[in-house]
Amino acid sequence: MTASEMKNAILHHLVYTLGKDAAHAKTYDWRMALSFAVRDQIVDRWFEATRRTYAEHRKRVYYLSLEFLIGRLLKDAVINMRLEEAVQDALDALKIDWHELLEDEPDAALGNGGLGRLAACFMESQATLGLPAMGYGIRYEHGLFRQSFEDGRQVEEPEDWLSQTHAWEFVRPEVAIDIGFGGHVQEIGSRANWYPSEMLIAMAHDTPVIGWKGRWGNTLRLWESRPMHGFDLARFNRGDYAAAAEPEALARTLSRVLYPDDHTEQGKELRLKQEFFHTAASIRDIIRRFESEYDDLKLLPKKAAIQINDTHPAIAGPELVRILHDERGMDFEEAVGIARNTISYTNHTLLPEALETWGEARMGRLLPRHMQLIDRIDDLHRRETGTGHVNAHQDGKVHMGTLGFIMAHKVNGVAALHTELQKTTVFKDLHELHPDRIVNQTNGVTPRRWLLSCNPRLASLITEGIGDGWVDHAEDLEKIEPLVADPAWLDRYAAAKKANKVDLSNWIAETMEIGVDPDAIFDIQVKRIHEYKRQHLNLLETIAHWQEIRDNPNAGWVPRVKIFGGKAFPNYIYAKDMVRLANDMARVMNSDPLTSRYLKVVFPPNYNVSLAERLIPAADLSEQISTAGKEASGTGNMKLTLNGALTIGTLDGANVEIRELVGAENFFLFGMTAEEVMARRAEAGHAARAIAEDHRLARALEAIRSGIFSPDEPGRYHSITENLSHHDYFMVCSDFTDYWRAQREVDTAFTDPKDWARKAALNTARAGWFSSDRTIRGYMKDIWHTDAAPQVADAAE
Ligand code: 9GP
Repeated sequence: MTASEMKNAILHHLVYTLGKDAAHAKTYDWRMALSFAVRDQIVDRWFEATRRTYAEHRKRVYYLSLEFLIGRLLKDAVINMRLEEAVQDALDALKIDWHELLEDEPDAALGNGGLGRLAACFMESQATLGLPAMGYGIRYEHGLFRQSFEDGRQVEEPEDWLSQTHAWEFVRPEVAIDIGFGGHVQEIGSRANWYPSEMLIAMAHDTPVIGWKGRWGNTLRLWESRPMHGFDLARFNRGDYAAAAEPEALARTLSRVLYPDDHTEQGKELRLKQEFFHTAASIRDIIRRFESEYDDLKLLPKKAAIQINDTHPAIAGPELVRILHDERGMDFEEAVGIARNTISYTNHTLLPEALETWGEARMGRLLPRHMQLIDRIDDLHRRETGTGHVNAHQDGKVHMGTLGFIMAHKVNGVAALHTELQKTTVFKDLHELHPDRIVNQTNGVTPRRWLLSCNPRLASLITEGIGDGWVDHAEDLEKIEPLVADPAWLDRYAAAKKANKVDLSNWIAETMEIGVDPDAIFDIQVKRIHEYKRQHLNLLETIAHWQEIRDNPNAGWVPRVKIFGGKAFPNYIYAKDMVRLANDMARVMNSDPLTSRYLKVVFPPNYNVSLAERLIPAADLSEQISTAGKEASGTGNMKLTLNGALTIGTLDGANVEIRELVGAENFFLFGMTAEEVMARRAEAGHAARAIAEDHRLARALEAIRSGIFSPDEPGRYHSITENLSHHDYFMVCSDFTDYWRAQREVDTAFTDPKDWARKAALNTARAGWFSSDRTIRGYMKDIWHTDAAPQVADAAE
C-alpha cells in the first residue's frame, strides 16, 4: 500500500466511519481512522486464512484462557503488515504525529500478568506460523485495575479500556450462545437432562490476530455476557426502575471485571460463574463449528485440539463429556476418551494455594450435572488405574488441577525445572499413574513485539548486520555473535542501549520529576508484586547499599537506578506494604544529598504492557530473584535477555535455561537451589541465624524498623520486618548475603563498559530460543499433533 493510498483510506474512515471533518478531528478520531484503515488491510488475509482452513479441512487449535494481556494493537498490526513507511508518510502528509496516536490507544489489560501475556504472545506466534487457531477469552469491561500512588500507597481505580470504541473488534450478535446455571437434573438411565434455573447469553466479539508479514490471520474471540430477557418493561411502567434494570445488570456482571487471581472468599461464586461461562460458550462454539464440517464426533481429536490455560477452564472436560454423552448420546466411556484426546492442560504454578478448588456445595448448586459427571469421571479413572487415592472430588472439594490432569492427554509445565518439580510435588501421584502425560514446553515471547517493535534501535542494528530473517527465525540471532567480536559494532550496540536509556531518563524526568543518570546501571524488576518474587529482597539490598554509600560517600560508587514496576493484588496487604516501602524509600533516598548521585529508586505507577515496552529496552540488569522452586517460568526474564539485559537471578523457572543458553559467565547467579530451599526451610531459626550472620542485613532491617522511611508512622512496616525476622517462608534473609555478593559483582562488571556490552550482546545473540514460535512448534509436535497451513503471500514492504 502506498502512502497516498493510506492517506486516502485514513481520510475515508475519518469522514464515513467516524463522521468527522478533518478540520475538527481530534487525536482519538485520527487514531480510529488509522486503525480502521490498517484493519481493512488485515481483513482480506484473515478471511483467506479462514477459507483455507475450511477448504483443506485443517485441524484447529483452540486456546482457552481467562486472560489475554494483549496491550495496544495498532503498532503490532502496522509492523506485522509491513505498513510502517506508508503510515509514517501518510501521517506526515496529514501533519499528524504518529507517536501521539500510538500513545492514545488504551492498553487492553485483560490479564493479570505473565499467564495472560503468554496467551497473547502465543496468539501472535500461531498466526506467524500459519497455524489455524482461535483464542477464546472474556471481553472484560474492566481489565486489571489502574494503579496510582497516594503518599506511596497503592490506589486501585477501575480500568476502562472500553470507554472508547475498540477499533479492532467485530461484534457478532449472531453468535450468541445460551449459558445456564443452577436448576435441576433429570436422569434418564445413564444420561440426563439439565434444566438450569438461570440463563444468560454469551455474545462473541472477534479480533483478528495477524502474523508476521500478514501471512496468516487467526481470531481472538472474546465473550460478553448479556441478559437472556432484556429489559422488564412492565416493571418499568409500574415505576419500578431499579428492579426493571436489575436482571440486565446481573447478567452483565459476568463479563464486567477481570478477577485478580488471588484467593479470597469474596467473589468466588462470580469467579466460578465466569469460568463456566467462558468455557461453556467456547466448547459450544467449537462443537458447532466442528459439526458444520464433519458429522462424526469421533473425529473430534483429529480435527480439534483444546488447550486449557491453567485450571480456570478445567471444567471443559466435564462440559465436553456432557455434550457428547447427554446431548449427543455417546457412550460415557467413549465420551471421556474423546474429550481427553482433544483436551490438554498447561499448569502455570506450583504454589498449592493457586491451584483452584471449589467447594462441592457451590459446584453442586451452580453446576449440578457437572458435579455428577465429575464423580463418574473419578470413578472411571479409579477403574482405569486400579487406585482409589487420586480423585478430582476429594475432601468436600473439586480440585481443578486434578480434574484438568485426569481429563487431558497431555499436561505441560512451562519451563524445564517447573515440569520436573510438577512430577515430584503437585502431581506426584498422578504422574506415577500416568508417567507419559507430563511434558515440558518452556515458555517464549514473540520477537516481533518484544524486540522489533519495542526496541527499533537494536532491531535495525541487528537487521543491518544479519538481515531480517531473525524476525521469524529468532534462533538466527546467533548470527550476530561474530559481530560481537568487532569493537566498532559493539560500540553501536552500546550506543543503541544508551539512547534507549536516555529516552527512558527523559520520560522519568517528565512524568515523575526524578532526574536519573543515563550512565548509571538501569537495574529493573518488573512483575506482579509478590513475596515469592521477592521485591523485598531487592529493597533490603537497596537499603544496605544506601547505608554503605552514606558511610563513605566518596568511595567511587557505581551509580545505579533501581526501577520497580508491578501491581499488588488489592487484597494482598503484605504486597501492598512492599509497594509502599519502595515508594517511601524512593522519597528518602532520592532526596539524600549524600547518596542520590549514586542511587535512585524509581517506581512508575501502573505497570502494564506499554510500560514494559518502554522499560525493557533500557534495562542493563534484569532482576529475577524469586525463591527457587516458586516461579514456574517467568517471561519478563526472556524479554529482558533478548533486549540485552544481564540477569541477576536464582536457579528458578526459565532462569535455569537462560543461564545455560547465554553462558554462566554472562549471568549473575546467586542463592539457594530449590532443593536447598526445602532443606533450609526445615531448619528452625533459619531467618534469625541469617540475620545474626550478616551485619548489613541486620542494619537494613533495623533501618526499616526505626521508621527512617516512614517517620510519620514508624511501625508501618512491622509486619514485613517481623515476618522476615521470624518466619521468612520465602528465604529472603537466607539468600541475602549471596545476593549482596552478586550485586557487587555487577558493580565491578559494569565498570568495564566494553566487556559489559559484549556480555549484553551475547545475551541478545543467544536468546532466540526463547521465541514463542519455538514454544508453539513444541506444542504442535508434542501435544496438538498438527501442522501449519501453507501461508498466504507476504505483505509487500
Ligand atoms: O507465575 C507464572 C509465571 O512464572 C509464568 O511465566 C506464567 C506463564 O506461564 O504463568 C504464571 N502463573 C500464573 O500467573 C498463575 O498460575
